[in-house]
Amino acid sequence: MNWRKLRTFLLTVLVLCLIPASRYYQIDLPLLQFLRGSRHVDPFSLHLSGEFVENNLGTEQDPDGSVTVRMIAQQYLFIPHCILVPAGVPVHLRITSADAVHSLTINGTDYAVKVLPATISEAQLQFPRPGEYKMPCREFCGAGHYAMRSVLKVVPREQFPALRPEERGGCAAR
Ligand SMILES: [Cu+2]
Repeated sequence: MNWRKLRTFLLTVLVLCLIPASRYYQIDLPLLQFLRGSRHVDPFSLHLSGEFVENNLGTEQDPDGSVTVRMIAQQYLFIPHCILVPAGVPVHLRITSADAVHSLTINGTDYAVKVLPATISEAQLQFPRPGEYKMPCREFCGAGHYAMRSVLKVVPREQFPALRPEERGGCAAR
């Protein structure tokens, strides 16, 4: 066995490993997010940048006629407090938590979505008829847990596209 060659080889490997290991902080954020997976989200900057900034929350009409609903769960409320969706179309829910583990449930349905910090939970929902549903949190998340609930209003399908974006965002104005 040629020990000199082996030593040179091992030293080269060590140096090659040290270069990226000492520069990990230079890996840029998009690459880091890619490595962690697209469902990762920073719970401390939800309100500052990215998908879950305030004016991006609520219901958005997708080109294919379905809708996407984005929400944040935090102690002790869901944001937005009220969600408006059309009846009879697929609803893509995307929700994340700013703090503890929560569970968004919709009374009168079997839907239950576990909501974790640093992760985007996704669910496909659909509501056949117009109506109003309470959406309580079913995961004990602290002292105010029992008051943690939002409202879901399902409006007739043909009524929804006529609404202005700010009307879709919440039901307060209605
Ligand atoms: Cu909760």
